[in-house]
Order: sequence, then structure tokens, then C-alpha cells
Amino acid sequence: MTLSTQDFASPQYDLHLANVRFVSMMPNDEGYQVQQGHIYITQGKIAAICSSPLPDKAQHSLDCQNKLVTPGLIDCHTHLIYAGNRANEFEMRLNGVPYQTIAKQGGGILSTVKATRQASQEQLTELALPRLDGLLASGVTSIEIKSGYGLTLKDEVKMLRAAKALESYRKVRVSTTLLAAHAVPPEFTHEPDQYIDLVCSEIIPYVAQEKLADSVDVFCESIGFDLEQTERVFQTAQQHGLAVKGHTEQLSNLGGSALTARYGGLSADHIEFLDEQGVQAMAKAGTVATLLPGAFYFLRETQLPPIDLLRQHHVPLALSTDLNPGTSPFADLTMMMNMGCTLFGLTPEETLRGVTSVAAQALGVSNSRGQIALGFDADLAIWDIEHPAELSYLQGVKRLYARLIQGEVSYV
Ligand code: DI6
Ligand code: FE
Repeated sequence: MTLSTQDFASPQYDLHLANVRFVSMMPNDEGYQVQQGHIYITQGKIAAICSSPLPDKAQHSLDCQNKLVTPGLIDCHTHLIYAGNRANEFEMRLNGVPYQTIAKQGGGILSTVKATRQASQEQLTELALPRLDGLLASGVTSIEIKSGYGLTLKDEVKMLRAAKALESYRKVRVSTTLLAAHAVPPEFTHEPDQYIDLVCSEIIPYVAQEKLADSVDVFCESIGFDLEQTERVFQTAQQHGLAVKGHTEQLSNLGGSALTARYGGLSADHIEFLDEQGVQAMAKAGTVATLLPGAFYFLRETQLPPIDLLRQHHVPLALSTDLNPGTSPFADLTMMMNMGCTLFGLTPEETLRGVTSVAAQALGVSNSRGQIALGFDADLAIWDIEHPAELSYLQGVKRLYARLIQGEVSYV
């Protein structure tokens, strides 16, 4: 099964994916609706979907021999760029020291900040490649990457540039998020408000002007930033035309998700401690709930996100790795689909929506990615599986045949 080039005078399509079975993941579909047919791609977009081959010719054709095609998976919440690792803290936690205590003693996020500040932009990109390769092997075509381990203008910018540079090393689409408000840096330990002044007066304006980030995120938590500080960051982000999202209700209920919703946030993420008021606010604003079972699992949390309430209020559920060195060292999105089912009780169908169409919504790209639909970007994953539920089921076995990004085929 190789890509064959045919010699047609003026082909109407660039690529014909022949004999596919596919799940479109369109919002109004009921169930998976595995369909059979042919997908035609022109200029990186899905130009035709039909049950039998078209008479019009395509320049290239790939016989998929009934393999299953899904939208390319989207990992909508990662901290992929960092230096060092925190295996020692994992060990400390298992010896009984809580995550929050480690953080308060200058470990946790701040230990990664130290290592990340010491690394060059090029080193950060290079260190991220093996982790990125893990995600790509699990079918990822788009990934969001946050800063947040620099906490100075220079180091946050370095992280965002290192993240974007990954696109020139691998076939992947990177969205970037400024998370300067991830932790209070050591220079500001006793003046967190002054750090927020710096974030609002210098870091956000520079990042917006240089177009280094698509969104701005805040860790709204007792070991992060309070509601007032979070709101100042959101206001400034909006003034600079950047979307907002939040790390909210992960370890306690501060009301950060409702605040994120009030600012029209794309997503509120973690949300284990979210209450019904927060759920209602998110439903009203159309804010996506991003579930991160890897962090829940790795921190051995017991408070489950309010999945039933979110369903009742029709809040869209995204699912992501939260890949980071402290709370979710997992570079595999299908493994998160498995954990979404086993730990949070999601159905395999919900998890597939959560890493395709809903993840696209969490990144503000739902009009062009995350579905197999006419006019959408031809970002696809081709799998050696029978049924989409298998993605949430078997783990540790290579099932990805190929990925397509804007119609370009790659076999990793
Ligand atoms: N919540 C998390 O789980 C990550 N960031 C956040 O705000 C943890 C990041 C880390 O521990 O390095
Ligand atoms: Fe996170």
C-alpha cells in the first residue's frame, strides 16, 4: 500500500483516500456512525466525501484498504516544553510529602522553572522532541503548548519560541498559550501582585505584539493565583486580543471556572472541584471543560470531576494529556482516552469527541479542525483498527498507520 502518483493532465483533486471507513465526529452525529467511502483532498482541505469513487481524477491516490480514518487527534492542553525531570518528587510524594507541600518548599513547578531558565531555546526544543514523538505516535496532529516554566519575559518568550519551532522538526501544528501566571517566581515570593503587574504591563503586551501566543492561561489555585489576580490577567489578555483559558478547580474550589466563563474563556481545565454554579456558568458561556485524567491519576486524587452535571448541562468535554514533568508525565493521548473511561466514566465515544471536535473548540479552531467534513482541514489519522472504541481500549500497541496534516501524508 504505497502512495502512487498518476500522470493526469489537470487533476481536480490533490489526493484521493480510497476505500476508507471513517468517523466524521460531526457535532450532531448520533453515535459513531462509521461510514464507508472515499475522501478527496484539495489544497489541504477536504473537498469531497462520497460513497463511491468520483470520475474526476486525483493527482495521488492512497488505497486505505478499509482502514479506519478519524480526524487527527488534538492534544489541547500540554506543558511539553521544559527541562529536567521530577522523578525525585514523585518519590517524595510516595514517601508521604503532599504535592502542595513540595510546591511551598520551592520544589514542584519552581524546580522545573530553575532547569528551564538554564536551558537555551534550542535545547528546549530538542528536549521536547522525544515527548512530541510519543504524542504523534498516538495519532496527534495538533497540539497546544503552554509556557509557564520561565516566569520572566525573556524565559517565557524563549519557551513559546521553542514550542513553535517544533513545527520545523516534525509534521505537527502547534498552538501556543502564555501561562506566565503559572506560579509566583522566586524573585516575587512575597509580592505576587507585583509579579502580576509585570505579567500585565510587560509580558502580555510583548507576547501579543510579537504574535507568540494564541491564548493566555492562569493557574487559579491557592498555590497559584487568586481570583482577583486571575481576573487582572484575563482583562489584560482580552485588551490585547488574546483568548483566555484557565487551570481551575484542580485542587480546591475557588470559582476560577466561572470567572473563566465570564471572560468567554475557551476552556476551563482540570475542574475536579467544580460545583454546579461553575458548571452552569460554563454552559452559558460555551466554555469547554477539559478533563485531564493523567494528572488526577498521577497525583492519586480522589475528587472526581462532576461528569454527570457537565453532561446534564451540555458542557462540551475535551480530554487532554496535560503532559508535564510534575503531575502528568504521559506522552500518549490514547492512554488518556483509556483513563478518561476507566477513571472518569466517560464513554469511548465521548473520549474520541474529546480529542477531536471538542478539543478543536478548546483551541478556538472548531471551524476548520477536529471533524471529517467538507471544507475542513485534511488533518486525519489512519488506524489499523476495526472500531473507534479500540482507541480507548488496547494500549501499548502501535495501531497508527499514518497521519495527514493539511493533506500531507506522514508515517509517524
Ligand atoms: N496544574 C498542573 O497539574 C500542572 N500545572 C498546573 O497548573 C502542574 C505543573 C507542574 O507540576 O510542573
Ligand atoms: Fe496543565
